[in-house]
Amino acid sequence: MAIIYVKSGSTGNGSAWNNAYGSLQSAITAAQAGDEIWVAAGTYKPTTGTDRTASFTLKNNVAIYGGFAGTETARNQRNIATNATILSGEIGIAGIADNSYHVVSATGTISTPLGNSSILDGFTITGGNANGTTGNQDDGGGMYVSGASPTLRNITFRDNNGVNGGALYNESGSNPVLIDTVFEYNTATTNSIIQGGGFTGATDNNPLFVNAKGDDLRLKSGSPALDAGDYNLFYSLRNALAFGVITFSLTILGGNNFAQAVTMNVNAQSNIYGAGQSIPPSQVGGAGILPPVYNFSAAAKQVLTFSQITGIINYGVPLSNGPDGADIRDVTKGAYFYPSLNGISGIIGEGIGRYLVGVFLDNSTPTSPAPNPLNFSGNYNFKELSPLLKQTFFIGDGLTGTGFGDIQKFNVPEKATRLFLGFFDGPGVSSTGEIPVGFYGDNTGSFIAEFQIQPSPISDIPESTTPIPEPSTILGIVTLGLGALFSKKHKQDDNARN
Ligand SMILES: [Ca+2]
Ligand SMILES: [Ca+2]
Ligand SMILES: [Ca+2]
Repeated sequence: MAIIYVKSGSTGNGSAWNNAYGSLQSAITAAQAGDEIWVAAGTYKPTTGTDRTASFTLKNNVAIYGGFAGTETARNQRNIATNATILSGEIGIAGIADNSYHVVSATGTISTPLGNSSILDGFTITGGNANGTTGNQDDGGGMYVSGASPTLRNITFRDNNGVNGGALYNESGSNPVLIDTVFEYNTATTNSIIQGGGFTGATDNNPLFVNAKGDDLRLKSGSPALDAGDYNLFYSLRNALAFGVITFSLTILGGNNFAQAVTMNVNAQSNIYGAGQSIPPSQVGGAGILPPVYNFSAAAKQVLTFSQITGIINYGVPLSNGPDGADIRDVTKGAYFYPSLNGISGIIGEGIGRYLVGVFLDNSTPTSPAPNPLNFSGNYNFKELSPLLKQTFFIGDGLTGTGFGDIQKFNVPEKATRLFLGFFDGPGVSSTGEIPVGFYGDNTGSFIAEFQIQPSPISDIPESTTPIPEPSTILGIVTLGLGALFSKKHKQDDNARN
């Protein structure tokens, strides 16, 4: 048995740290059964060229260890956390489009399977993109496994993509052993972050996402993942969300409705008066565009919260602002108001303008009369708001402060099925405080809003004293509250809800 050394940038024959191979694949090719390959911190790619089919190929009875500084004399001296050792499929031009189909491959046959003695330990596998159309090129962006059951220990699969098994794909009797292995931020365009293999809690069935390509990972009713998981396999929320299709995480998604986050791009020209209309109402200075809409199912006691709202907009004057708006104070005029129009309420404010607003509608086209405008003068930092249908409401950045504070709760009207996000705009405050509507055409920029509409969780979790989930405390809630969540039999209507 020999130790073969690999260190990024070296040009040796692998006999020692100071004579290390620079190429991991060269070391694997040279390795004999029983050998160990020690790899120093750094980034290693399957090819120095642009061949997408190149892949690090595991071998029977060869153990590959990462996480070395490049001076160690015993394997237990390595420090994986300090010495990040990365197997990267990032080849060609920057970006995932032309990256390796499989960063790592483990393939055997029925007669000569690759077994548990093939070990990969102490690496991050990243940047693979199995988006091909030939053979297995659509399977296993991070790692493709066929007729093989290697041991994967201390591995992080991160930012890999594939059609099937975006991070890890197993077929032909493969049953890898996974120890201390993390899956995070991987994606799959059709089936599964992890596909195949004998994992407890995994499924090969279509998880029935609403729209995986559109990042809408809610489960349709009938999904095999609903209430099918084992929370003992649950390492952390981040992993679970990244897992996506592994059933234990889907149990979280389906049973607790945590992860129904929707991401919406709100262009600065989004005219809130166009909510529910086929074209935005014509205005002086440009009507802008229809506001983006999110469709959902009507239900009692749903809550809208925003996980994150980012971006910068410009209203057509040399002044940019974030979601909470900008100071448009005119001390001579005090509060201002935007009028109601076509059944959509205006808004009353003071001090600031140009902020993100929303409005809930049912399935009908809004018509006059509009509900009374809400007055936010001096009250932009409310904790909870219950807008009516057609009643436009201030959102800003969704926090009680600007960039900090509590997450603001918006109680969804019971009959609402649509949420529109957009803006008010106009040329300026008139002598009466009214801002005539218009001038959307010169607005630039956009906000990215990430939000979720979910059942009011407090009534769903009577055993728990945990407050409403907020992104900053979700991990704590999971740690503290999961037992309560899982000891409670989920109501059927929770599971059926998308
Ligand atoms: Ca690339
Ligand atoms: Ca404007
Ligand atoms: Ca705010």
